[in-house]
Amino acid sequence: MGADIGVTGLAVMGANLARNLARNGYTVALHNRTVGRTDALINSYSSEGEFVRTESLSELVESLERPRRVLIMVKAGGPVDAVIDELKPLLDEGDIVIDAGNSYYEETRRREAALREHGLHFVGVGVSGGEEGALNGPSIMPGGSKESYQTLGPMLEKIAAKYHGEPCCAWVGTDGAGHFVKMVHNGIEYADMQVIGESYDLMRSLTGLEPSQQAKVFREWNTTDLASYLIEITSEVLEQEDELTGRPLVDVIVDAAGQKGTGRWTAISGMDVGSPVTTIAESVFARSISSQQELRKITNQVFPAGINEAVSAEELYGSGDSRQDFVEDIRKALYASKLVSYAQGFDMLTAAGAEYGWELDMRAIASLWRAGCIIRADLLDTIMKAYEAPAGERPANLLLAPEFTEAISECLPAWRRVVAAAATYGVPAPVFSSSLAYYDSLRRDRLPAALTQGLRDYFGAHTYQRVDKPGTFHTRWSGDRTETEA
Ligand code: NBP
Repeated sequence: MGADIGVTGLAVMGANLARNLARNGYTVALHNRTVGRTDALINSYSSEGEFVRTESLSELVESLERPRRVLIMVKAGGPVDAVIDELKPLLDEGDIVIDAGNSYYEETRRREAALREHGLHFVGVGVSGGEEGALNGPSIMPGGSKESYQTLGPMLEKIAAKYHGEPCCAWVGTDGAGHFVKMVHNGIEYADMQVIGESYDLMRSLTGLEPSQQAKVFREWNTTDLASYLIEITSEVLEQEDELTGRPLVDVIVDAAGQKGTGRWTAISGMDVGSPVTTIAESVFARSISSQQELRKITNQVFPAGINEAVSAEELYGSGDSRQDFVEDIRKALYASKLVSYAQGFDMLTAAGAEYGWELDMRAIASLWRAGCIIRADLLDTIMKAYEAPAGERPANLLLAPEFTEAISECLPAWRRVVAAAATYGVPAPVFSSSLAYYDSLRRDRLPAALTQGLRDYFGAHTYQRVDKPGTFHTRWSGDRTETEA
């Protein structure tokens, strides 16, 4: 009997997925470009299950049961193509090549089409949960052909995270759909973290709550409708003391947020499919501006910010209200902004489904994110309910789901107060503000886009449409200013 699956690329993610597969009873053939990694895994973990050591891709392929399943977990980009090029001549029709790394979905679409021509299945799989998830149960978002899921699916479902016994793994759609859904997950993750950061900053700057005090606030918030993994770990990070200085760790960490690119991809892809993912894009820009350390230093000298002392509650609210009220306002602004980021993420999935011909099941996608992944949150249960309505009655945007309309209305006054306070006192809250602007834009009956169209027609004869009759029109701006039908 050959091995059930081969894994090539045994850095942290590949090694942990291979161990997860072996722990679940599968015989796993191992390969890595540098053999040392293969040996290290076998030396340390051979007791966890059945591993087959191989030194080359041909040896890996030979060791596998048919149809062969080869899981690639190498660095995204060129290395994936390099491995595919080497694998292709070694495989037979019906074999399945799986890319479980963070590949860009357009590349997955290209690779899938190319391998399909050779009779091979190419499955782009989104995997979320970091190294811990890969080992103990990630959230898994497979794309590729439905046929390949019949043989591959049961394996992936077995190693996936479980939410009340239900695997966080389901086929999401053809070709690049799996990587697209994972990319949107990451975009939402960016926004989730940014709104948490803005909440922390506003609380610190305007109420004077120290990180250890805020740890308690976030712990309490984790018992509300904000309950989620990221809120939970925020309290742990905020209460951490630096061993060296005894100061809060968050005060000695350089305030420049890193990024590996998936948030940027989400923002760009949102624009590509015509979906305004403003909250997600703003979160990516917030990281970019945080990284402009030198420029921020110079600007701070020219325009000092200097919010060092807590603003009094009276200043924020007039007399009579307490600091506690502002903290509760921030909680509501955080919840509303988070809702907007999910609404935008699902809106983008809807647009992409139409663009690429994917029949994305939004309820199923929400269910995949309930365990194993970074954005796991109680909110996802409510999102699932929102998409349970029969086809035709599902909300055009999550903000319109009955489950959320009331919540948004309830949060709105607080949300506006927080954005106003941020602007008044000069605390940057780009995602709180842009989420509110998204909400306000969607509900406006008329937007100033009418004027934009007029301007475009003036300088570029780009034409416009009228609200009162069909057709396309142009005004002779440089002539007698009469209107013509284009
Ligand atoms: P890395 O992204 O650091 O890649 C290292 C692996 O790629 C090693 O096995 C290396 O082999 C192999 N490799 C490279 Br680099 N170039 C190669 C080539 N030309 N041919 C063959 N192999 C090559 O590994 P990772 O951090 O485990 O991440 C793997 C994938 O998972 C990435 O796409 C990453 O973005 C994604 N990821 C996901 C999460 C998550 O939460 N889902 C977290 C972290 C990473 P060598 O040992 O011989 O150098």
